[in-house]
Amino acid sequence: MPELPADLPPAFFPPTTPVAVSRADFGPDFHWGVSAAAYQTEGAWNADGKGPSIWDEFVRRKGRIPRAETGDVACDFYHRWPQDLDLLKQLRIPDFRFSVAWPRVQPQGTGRPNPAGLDYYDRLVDGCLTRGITPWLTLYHWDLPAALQRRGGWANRDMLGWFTDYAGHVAARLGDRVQHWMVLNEPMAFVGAGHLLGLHAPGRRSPAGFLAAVHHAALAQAEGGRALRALLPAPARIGTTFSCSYITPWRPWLSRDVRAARRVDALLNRLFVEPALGLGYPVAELPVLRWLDRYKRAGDEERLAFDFDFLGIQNYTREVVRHSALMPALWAALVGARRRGVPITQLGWEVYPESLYEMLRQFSAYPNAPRLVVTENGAAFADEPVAPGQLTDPARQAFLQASIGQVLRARRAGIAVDGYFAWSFTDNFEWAEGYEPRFGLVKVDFASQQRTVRGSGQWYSDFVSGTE
Ligand code: IFM
Repeated sequence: MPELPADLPPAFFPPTTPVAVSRADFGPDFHWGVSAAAYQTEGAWNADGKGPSIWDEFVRRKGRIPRAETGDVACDFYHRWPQDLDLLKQLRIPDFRFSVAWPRVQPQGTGRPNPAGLDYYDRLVDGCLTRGITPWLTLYHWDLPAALQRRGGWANRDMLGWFTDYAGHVAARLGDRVQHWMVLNEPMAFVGAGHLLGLHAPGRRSPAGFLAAVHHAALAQAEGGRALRALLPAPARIGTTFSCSYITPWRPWLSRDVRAARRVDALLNRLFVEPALGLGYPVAELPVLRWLDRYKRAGDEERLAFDFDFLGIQNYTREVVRHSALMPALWAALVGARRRGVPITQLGWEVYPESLYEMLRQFSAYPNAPRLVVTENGAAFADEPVAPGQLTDPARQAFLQASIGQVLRARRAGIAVDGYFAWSFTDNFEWAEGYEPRFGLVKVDFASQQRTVRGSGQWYSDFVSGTE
């Protein structure tokens, strides 16, 4: 078969098959929530004894973030959480996923905890519970204490001790009230973008630093799980989360594209989950991972594994991959959604909700896979005002609806997935992209801090409360 021309019509990839959904299809025990993260929402970057994080420093480096935006104030959630939780309650969304900022708890990353930092999370957890909202806590969503970066950060194996010590402080303080825990948020994203591509904090572009950080993050994922299990009372559930995208070869009839797609799948989707499941790194598909051996010590293969109670699946799009001679070690390149002429979000990511189904299928196919929870899923779209004072976001609503349909499809196929969290509750600081991409079910006017529930937020509220 000849190679296809570059300007393929969108129809080349089949369009989304909608699956009709209603809340009742999921049963009463399914968890419905929204997700958020400390650096993206809290602001108060130096309040009450908090130390600087690698993101506080990275955003201050010239040219790193559009319009020189920072998370210094963000959604000011640190001060406005009572009103935001009131809104969540009003929207009848029962579960809330947030992260703890390590530098609030340990300003220098090690040593005695900062009482004001732990007090804040204490109030936040109580604030959830008194409103009937179930808190889901992530220990690490990318805001490493800057002091630890100066000691090598994730590239330093001492990270294992620093991280488990931090996990212990958080578990000791909040473990009596928080039942759902996640160790890391998307290790491939923070290690890849932070240590190989230099796009995220700490802004490194070092293959050796990347490999060291991979191994230490994979170990910390499991060691963090063990530290939590040792401290948390039953019935705590311990999970960790993974970024993942369904990988399709650009020209499926070309074996070099198929092999390239397998390598990218190993890197983006398999690198962190397989060691956690006791399967080791996916070296057979991505031989360059042999270099990880340099950082391994005796007993590490066993230490990489941990029996998580659930895996968090975080999916936004899919990737189409072709062979490329220009990318050493990976020998692959992404074929961008714009080039493919398919529908895209504000970030240029393809709108392809089936990717979520495919990822649930792929992660559930491991023989010892625990239950799955979709801990993030969503889409950035710019607002289109229709009438003064009114906001509608049909594209976001359609995306959420179609994605939830794919979760139902997975459940009907027998896949054990028992939660869905939309990213994100409110608009927030989208890392290297600043404030422009809008992911929120709730719009934030960052000048006035005013919140406005979008059409998608109202729809999600009606859906999860069964009144839709
Ligand atoms: O905003 C991020 C989040 O912090 C991690 N997962 C992907 C989201 C959208 O890019």
